[in-house]
Amino acid sequence: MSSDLSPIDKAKFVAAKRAAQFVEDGMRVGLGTGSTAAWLVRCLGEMVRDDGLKIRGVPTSSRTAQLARDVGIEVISLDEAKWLDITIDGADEFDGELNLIKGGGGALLQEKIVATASDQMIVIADIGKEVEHLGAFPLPIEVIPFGWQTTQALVEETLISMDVLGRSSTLRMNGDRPFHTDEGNYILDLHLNRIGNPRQLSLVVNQMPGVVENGLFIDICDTVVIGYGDGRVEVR
Ligand code: ABF
Repeated sequence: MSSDLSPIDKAKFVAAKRAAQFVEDGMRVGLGTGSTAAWLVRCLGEMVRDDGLKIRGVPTSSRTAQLARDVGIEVISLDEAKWLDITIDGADEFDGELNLIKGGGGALLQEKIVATASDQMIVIADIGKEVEHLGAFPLPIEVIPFGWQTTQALVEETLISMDVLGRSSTLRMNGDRPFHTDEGNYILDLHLNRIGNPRQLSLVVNQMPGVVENGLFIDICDTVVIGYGDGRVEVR
């Protein structure tokens, strides 16, 4: 599966393959979204097919659900699982405290619900996702479609009044048309460059009427499995 991969894909693959070793027979597994998580789903599919691994998968997006079924993983809903033994998912950034920015794939709401309803959450990422301070990646904020432009203005005003949005910060929709999530909500991107206090920012943003959730994952990730382009893997 991994012979002729580019360095970035090899990094993602080796991280996913190492993380798959945390999955045991009988587990209810949260399956993440994105290209790194897709490698995990493929690895687990191979273990189901070749080693008889028995797991039930709870996907965090319709894309992941389809891939999981395609590789032979039994897919159930989060409510059928009730609780998860482990969730393995990608990330856009992770810092030294294993706080994350996620949601670049537009699946942050299901990802955060599933990751929170798990005994353990493992992030798989190439080394390029490691940052000293979160924020270089735009923070996705999920809002309901009703009055989204007003919501955006309210969030902006609130963050400016808190002196969070400096001159170099902007809050804008993805491109020129709203990005629809699986739930039919929209994603706003908050370009801050550097987030000084992720915990405070996450709490403030989520208080705003119209905001459903944001892509800051604080105190949720237990372990990060880091892949390198030369095939090395590091578990922290
Ligand atoms: C999903 O995958 C998102 O939360 C995150 O933004 C994205 C990372 O994608 P990739 O693994 O393709 O870099 O988990």
